[in-house]
Amino acid sequence: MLTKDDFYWMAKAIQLAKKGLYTTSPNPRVGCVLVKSGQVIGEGFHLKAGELHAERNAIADANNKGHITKGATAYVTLEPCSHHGRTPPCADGLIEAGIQRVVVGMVDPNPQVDSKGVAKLQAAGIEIDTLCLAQDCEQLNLGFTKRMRTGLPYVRLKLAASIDGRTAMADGESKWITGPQARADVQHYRAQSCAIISGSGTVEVDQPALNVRKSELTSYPTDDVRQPLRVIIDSKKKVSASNRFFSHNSPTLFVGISAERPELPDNVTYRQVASKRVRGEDKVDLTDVLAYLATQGINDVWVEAGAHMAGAFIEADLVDELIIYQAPLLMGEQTFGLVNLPETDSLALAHRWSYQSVTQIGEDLKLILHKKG
Ligand code: AOF
Ligand code: ZN
Repeated sequence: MLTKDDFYWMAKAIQLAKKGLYTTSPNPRVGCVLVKSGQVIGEGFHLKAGELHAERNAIADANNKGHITKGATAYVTLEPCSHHGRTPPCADGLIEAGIQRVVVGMVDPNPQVDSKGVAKLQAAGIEIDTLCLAQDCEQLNLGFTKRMRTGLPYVRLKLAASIDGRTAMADGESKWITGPQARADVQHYRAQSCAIISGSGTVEVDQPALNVRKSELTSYPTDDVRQPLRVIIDSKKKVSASNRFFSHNSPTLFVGISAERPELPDNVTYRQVASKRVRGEDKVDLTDVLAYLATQGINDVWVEAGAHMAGAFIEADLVDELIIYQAPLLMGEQTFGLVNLPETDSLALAHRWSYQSVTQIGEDLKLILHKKG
């Protein structure tokens, strides 16, 4: 039975898990608090794949502080693991530490664990309560959970527009539609994503860096910034090697339908992916790209592209979340629209979304929407 105190301590464990927001992938973000006689005796979170998990960090913290872990309750945002991965099973660590009760936020959707951690603890006589603040724990790991359950990453599509839904002037001028706070918010999303997807047309025209700048983020937990993989969908737009995009040292992958590698700098990887016929043209099959990225441990994807690619992701029904920064401008007709979708004469065919949140960010609005239905 869960008590009010249990929710309080789990909320603390969730705060700890958030410290891994930018760094844990391909692993999930996990936090753990050890409590004995109403006092915290140890805290831990998972920082990086290959390093210790939250539970073992919390046990080490308690030991370092001279506390006896025997008889304590462990609050863990994700079910303790039961398998030997890069690190030994946390369930064994908790059993060895003499933990009496474990309160679990959510079951680990990793098929290697999937309730086996809970079963192991129960078999050792440890009292278990599950699904404590489960929804909040799921929010920590939307990408990891979706990848484990479906073999696809969680996709956020970023758009920036004026009130009249325009994104660029007729000559392509699009910089500085939104203000500095919105752009800093984009940095925060890029940093927590494993991959940033854009198109070769955008790279050619805008020469974007598509990287993470630590100076624009608050409380980054490590000295080195984990740069997300830049994934460029190659629509045979020739990107010149002198493009500023290539001067940033982020890992970069071009994907296209051609078997032949386009001319690209040596440190850029190229991969041929499946094609899909869209209105008489062979295009990159975006589902194939995402499925491939999932096999590479990519949990969260951030799409920052032009109206055509944004439309293609929406049309293929691959977007989990829309993030729209809306600037207080009216730009008029002679401009580019927000997303390019095939024309339809029926409202019934419109793509419907629901608002999850609307906030003001600097001078702009930030709208978060989820697919309806
Ligand atoms: C936990 N606590 O803090 C995390 C868990 O290769 P490894 O050893 O790092 O194992 C990775 C898997 O362990 C990952 O896919 C997920 O199922 C689980 N992550 N489990 O008990 C943690 N990060
Ligand atoms: Zn573990």
